[in-house]
Amino acid sequence: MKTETVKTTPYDDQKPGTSGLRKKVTVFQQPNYLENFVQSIFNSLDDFRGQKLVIGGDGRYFNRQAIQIIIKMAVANGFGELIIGQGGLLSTPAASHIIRKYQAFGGIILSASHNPGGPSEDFGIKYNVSNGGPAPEKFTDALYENSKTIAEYRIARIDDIDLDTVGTQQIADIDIKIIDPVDDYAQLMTEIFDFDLLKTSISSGYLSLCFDAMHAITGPYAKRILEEMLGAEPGSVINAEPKEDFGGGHPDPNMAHAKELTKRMFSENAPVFGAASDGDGDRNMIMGAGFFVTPSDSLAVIAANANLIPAYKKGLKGVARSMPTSQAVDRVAKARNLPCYETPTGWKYFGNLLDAGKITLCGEESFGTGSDHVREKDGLWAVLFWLNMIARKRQPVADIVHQHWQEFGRDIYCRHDYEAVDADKANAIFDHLRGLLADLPNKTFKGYSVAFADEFSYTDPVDQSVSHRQGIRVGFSDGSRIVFRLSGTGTVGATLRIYLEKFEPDVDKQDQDAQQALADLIEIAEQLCEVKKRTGRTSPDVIT
Ligand code: G16
Repeated sequence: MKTETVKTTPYDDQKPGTSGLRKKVTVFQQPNYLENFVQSIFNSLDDFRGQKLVIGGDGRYFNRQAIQIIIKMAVANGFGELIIGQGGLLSTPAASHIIRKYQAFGGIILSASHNPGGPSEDFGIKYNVSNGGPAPEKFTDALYENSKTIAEYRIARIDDIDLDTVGTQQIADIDIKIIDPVDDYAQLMTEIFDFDLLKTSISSGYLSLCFDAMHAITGPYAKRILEEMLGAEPGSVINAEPKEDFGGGHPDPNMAHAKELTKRMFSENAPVFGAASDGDGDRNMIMGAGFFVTPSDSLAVIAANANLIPAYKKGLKGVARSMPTSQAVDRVAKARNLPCYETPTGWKYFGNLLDAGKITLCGEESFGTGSDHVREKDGLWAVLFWLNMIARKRQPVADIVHQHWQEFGRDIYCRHDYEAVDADKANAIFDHLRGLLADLPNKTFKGYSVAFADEFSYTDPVDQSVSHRQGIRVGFSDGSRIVFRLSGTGTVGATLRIYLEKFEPDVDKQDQDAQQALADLIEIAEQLCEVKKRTGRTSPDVIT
């Protein structure tokens, strides 16, 4: 086998965001762009020679080409074994599980998550460490530093690998294993949930369901688990075939993009349960007949009912949520006497808490929920959790959530996104907000009195590492909150996210429309950040 050291020059834009490097495909197609980033990953790792590396992606455009390059570079850099999903496919949670199960050194996951795919759309790459979770900030910082000075990369001059045949191929003394992408993950799910109960509830007709795979990675996983193993009617999984461009859609599981599912769930013959997942299978949207469950509520309901699920029936160690996620799960934690942690946005911040056994469940407002079974959020896991919970409680989704609100109160919640904002204008908005912070406490806006205003910093309770500038919080004396953050996953300009939350303990007022209930806070948010005034926008691009 011939390996070659190729001279290269750095790119200055390879700083990983909230979850790896996400750019347009055309950016990744620039000469040596992908190679520089991959070599920078390897240069930032210690002692990986002879070790195992997992490789897989969500199947979007450029997935196969990128995998061939990564294989050749991993071989030249000295990995001892490569484990690759057949067809180059692995959902993000499945990749996390496979890293853990086969004790790999780490994994490279190719995905731009819920962003669209295709020749002029998005691509992404991230490195996960041996616990199966996204690399921590200190690693991504080192990687970025490396990318700014990189001068060469190593690549093996070998033929492309056959990605489609399951089995082991040998290059020199390196094993290249192509594995079924679904087997190990499906097995893990049987160890967590009550598959016998689920089968009975589905075959008896009580538990009807529709799962929208959005032409993304979860198609084969959902077909296998929901239809083949659990016996859901054929066709229960819609848009099941993964496509390089996600069928021209936006594989983002929310009511705006999962249109077909949403229509079904609000129709007369709606099934009991509906759900969708995203491009790489780590996000989830949960619905009932005529009902949408916010991700923050979903996390709280899951935490409150974990005892119904075989894997969690012995109790939870603790829970965590990202800072902008609503405080609904905090109320469950308080009532059940569980530790509750507030982390910055990004799944990587949950890793230490999970590894140290401080938490069992965690989640985010951005349609992410998960547990200590892997170190990524997990879309199908959340779906199976809800199905198992419904089968145990024998209640419709809407009743489960209403009952939860009665017991704990409702955190009425929504997020407004302003996308592709000019980066300088977005930065000016944040400078302006920072300038306001000191004077905000005790001021009153529309009857809401400011209790605190700060820029969120996080000190990891396990390794004491500190992350600054993680969003601006304005908290009010009644527990309401407004949070301002810039997204770390967009690929065009800046995306300003405004998170709004109001606590409603009164059962008679809990069934309100969120936009109406939050109208005053929405106005206060504009008064504070002036996004409309400064950008000329009249409304958010996306409301979730
Ligand atoms: C990623 C991260 C999540 C984060 C989300 C949104 O999810 O893993 O932790 O909440 O991005 O981040 P931002 O608000 O910075 O855009 P995914 O599903 O895109 O990989």
